[in-house]
Amino acid sequence: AADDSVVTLLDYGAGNVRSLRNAIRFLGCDIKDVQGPEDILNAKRLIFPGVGAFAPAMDVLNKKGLAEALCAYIEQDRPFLGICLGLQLLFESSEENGPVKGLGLIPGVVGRFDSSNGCRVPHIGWNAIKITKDSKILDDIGNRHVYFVHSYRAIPSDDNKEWASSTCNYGDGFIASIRRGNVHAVQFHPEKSGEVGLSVLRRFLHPTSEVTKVPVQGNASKLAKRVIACLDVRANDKGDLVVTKGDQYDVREHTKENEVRNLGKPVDLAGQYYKDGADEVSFLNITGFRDFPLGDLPMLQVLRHASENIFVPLTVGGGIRDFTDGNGRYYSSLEVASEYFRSGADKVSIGSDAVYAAEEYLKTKVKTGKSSLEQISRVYGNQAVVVSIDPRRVYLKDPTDVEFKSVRVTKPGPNGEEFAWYQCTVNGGREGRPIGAYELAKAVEELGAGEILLNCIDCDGQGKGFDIDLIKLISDAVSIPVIASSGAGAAEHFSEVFSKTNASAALAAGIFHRKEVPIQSVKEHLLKEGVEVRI
Ligand code: 1PR
Repeated sequence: AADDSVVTLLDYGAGNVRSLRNAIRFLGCDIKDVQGPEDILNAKRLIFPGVGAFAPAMDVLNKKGLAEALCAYIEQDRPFLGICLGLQLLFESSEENGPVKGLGLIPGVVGRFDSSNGCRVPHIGWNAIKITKDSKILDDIGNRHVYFVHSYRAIPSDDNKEWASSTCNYGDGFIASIRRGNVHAVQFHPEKSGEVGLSVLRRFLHPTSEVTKVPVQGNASKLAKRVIACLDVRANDKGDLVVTKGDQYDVREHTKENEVRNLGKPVDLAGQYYKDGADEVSFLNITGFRDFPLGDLPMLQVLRHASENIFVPLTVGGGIRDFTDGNGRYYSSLEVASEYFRSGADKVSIGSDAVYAAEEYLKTKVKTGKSSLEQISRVYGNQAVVVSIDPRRVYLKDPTDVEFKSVRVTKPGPNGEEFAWYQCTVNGGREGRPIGAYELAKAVEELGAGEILLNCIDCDGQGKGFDIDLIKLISDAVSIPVIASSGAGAAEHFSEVFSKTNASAALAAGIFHRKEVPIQSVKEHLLKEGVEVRI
């Protein structure tokens, strides 16, 4: 019946719910947005994707009279699905900038992951979960991984055991989902968990259309290492947006025409990588430092189209900074990022502007709160902000030659140098700055970055493997996840980076674009080597 295909969505406007909207539409449902409490009370099926921080979310719910309606709806055991913060808000309270009182339907306090036991916070990535009771919508998850991104979690206890329906481990055990009657909530993001996530949503949206199978009992897994496909995007000389790929950041062909190397269309390639099993897809608008991204609407279009059919996390970077256009109109970096989020990005990545912010911070030791990094992570949460570092190796005879952190290199430099430091660059590697990758990484972590995308200009496009010295240095220096990038040329390079460093993910571009090594072979190789991966 037509009525059955309408789902009510409680979106209080705090972040990107576009991916969820896309997933719901992809599954054939129409969305009715909650405007006031009566829309909740009249809903046939309600989805509540919590976004942002706990306290502001509770504030909005209370101010708009939605909290009371939500409690009534849930107490009447009507079809409900909470996602992420939408699960946490059901509990008594949260420690997130608190204690802050929650809706109080489920006994327990939502606390922060403890990073002292070696876990990187936020918890970002894919885990298999352990189903602890019949949970209907999770019936065919089995051992497949789902995507989490959060710094806070609820803990299973005797008091809430009638609710908890699955658990997961990250440092300690936490609640991955709850179910009581028709009320469901999941800590992971079904709209970002690929096929398995879509099946969870489908089971909630179309409960009768699914034959109830015998649930497959899975076990909670370790956090999987992620394999990320990256698309460097820019306009070619004809003005078409293409996926390009550099050699040490030089993206032009060495022919008479000197044209921009063209490896395909961004939306098509991204869609292909999703189907091939990429755990994440990143778009880098590599000329963003000179072309203002809000003027560059094709990039936003790319994102809108890509996010309609890709149900794993999307990251977008390039050109995130304050900007004044030709007409004197000022745009803050937060506006630029917001537009990226509205167009379908789950995370934004900041390059050049984060270098300036880190330099300033190290000089003054003051967090002004005004940098793009600080502003965006304050509004969208640090899990939504990646800092992309573009370092270049500088060999040293003696580590005391520079004030920056250096490493003893595995392979000596051209003149037998045994040390190197990694100099940060801006504007796509065009300008070296007086700051090392180590100093930058530590500074941006303090300023609110949730993740580091660690490139290496020397290795980019070379296919000779990741820069292990660099990745080890950085992944040991910070407690946020580090994505190793640049240089992958074979599946073995991925197992090498995961066995020798603490990288949480590895990203590649060239080998995927040139179809030299499919994503699936990388995953199979990692699995064979005993690395936890999402298959
Ligand atoms: O400075 O905030 O506008 O961001 C610009 C972004 O664009 C940064 O993230 C920067 O890394 C990126 N970028 C700028 N110029 C280039 C270039 O190539 N000329 N690309 C560029 C960065 C590096 C990786 C690449 C890996 C893997 N590309 O993204 O995909 O090195 O490649 P491989 O597997 O083929 O070795 P801002």
